[in-house]
Amino acid sequence: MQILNWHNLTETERKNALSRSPLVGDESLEKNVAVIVNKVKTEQDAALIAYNQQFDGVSLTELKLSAAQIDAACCRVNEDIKQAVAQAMDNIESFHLAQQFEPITVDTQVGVRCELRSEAIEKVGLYIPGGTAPLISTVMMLALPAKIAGCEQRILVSPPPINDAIVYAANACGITEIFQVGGAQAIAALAFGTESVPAVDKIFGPGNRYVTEAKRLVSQDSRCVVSIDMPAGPSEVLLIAEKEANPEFIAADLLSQAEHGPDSQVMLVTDCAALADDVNAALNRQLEALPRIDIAQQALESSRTILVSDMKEAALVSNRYGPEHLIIQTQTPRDLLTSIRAAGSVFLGAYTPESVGDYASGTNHVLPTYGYSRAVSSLSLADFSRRFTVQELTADGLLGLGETVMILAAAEQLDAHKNAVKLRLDSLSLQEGKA
Ligand code: HSO
Ligand code: ZN
Repeated sequence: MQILNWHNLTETERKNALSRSPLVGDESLEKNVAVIVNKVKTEQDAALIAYNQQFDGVSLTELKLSAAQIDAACCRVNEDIKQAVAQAMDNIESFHLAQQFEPITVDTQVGVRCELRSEAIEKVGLYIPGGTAPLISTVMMLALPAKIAGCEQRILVSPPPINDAIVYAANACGITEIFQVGGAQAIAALAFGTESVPAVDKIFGPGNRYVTEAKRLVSQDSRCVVSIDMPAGPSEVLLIAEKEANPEFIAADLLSQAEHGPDSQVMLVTDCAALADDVNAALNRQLEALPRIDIAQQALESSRTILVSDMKEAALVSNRYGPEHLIIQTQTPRDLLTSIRAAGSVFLGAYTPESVGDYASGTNHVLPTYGYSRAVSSLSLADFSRRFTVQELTADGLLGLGETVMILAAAEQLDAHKNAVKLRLDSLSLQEGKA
């Protein structure tokens, strides 16, 4: 990885050092995805079946897996995977169960009660990518919170031929509706609904640039009302290390993120030049043994090591970058935590590789990328529900608040608003007069 000294960089060079590759959102992508979305909207299942053939080379007449197909897929999954899924599920379940919302009730003044309540989103669509890395872990990260939150209809889609372990994990997490359809066409199906795929209220999950673009398009399409989990960009990690850190551990963590895709980015921020060199040597050694060497190598080309003067400055650099994953390998990593302003998920200490959060510690691995961690939260139980407010006033409450509302309504020149209060206050003073 290229090594840069933060203190020798101009402001523009610092900006470049922390830049990501531009998000691929070119016009032709938008046009191609819009064509797919529109075709699914009009031709429904027929379009999905044709796209399965065209893009995935799979011809299916039934998109939905039958109970027998689910059982058969589950039988083909080996015991080790089943046990690993069980332990990961336990931890993810524990951590998300603890996130349950407690309603809030506040009497803001006498007779004026305000409440904040939460209800599950009724229908959710969960997208699981297929391809070279079938993300079993993502099934758990989406399906478990959806179930715990109480989402009634949970639809899972994944490109054909669907991976057996994906089906197993989905089934273990309580999903009964699984459809073999992927790409932009799957997102369109979830947004508009087809003869077989139900339309949903919110779509979750990572995907390639077609999937990401389709999520963006349908979330802005006036022909449907569907929201999405979060904006998505390539995966990334930033690792802060002091000189005592183990270069082999560091290299392994950086490569675990680099192997996701050629556009993944990994950053090392350290105050020790010798450690930076040792990490580069370890990277070269470890890279050789990886089956996904080509992907990881490409990711490393746009990755950097940044030399800083101390850990305080390391935190500043990290905050400016706003990584999806932040690993802190210092003697007392928790000390730095209060200085961290922007990161999707933080991994403290030498024995907390990012992989544990990706799979099984219990935290969610759907996280904001591309610097969005400054404002967007990691996926949590709250994303599967909607919050809404309730208010209730007694007659005394309205007597105490009405005048204020009428003055503000008059100032906004909205007389109907004022009248809605005035009528009631008048009727109350009439009753008062009669009494
Ligand atoms: N690091 C990925 C999640 C993942 N890793 C799934 C392995 N499987 C995105 O944060
Ligand atoms: Zn990962």
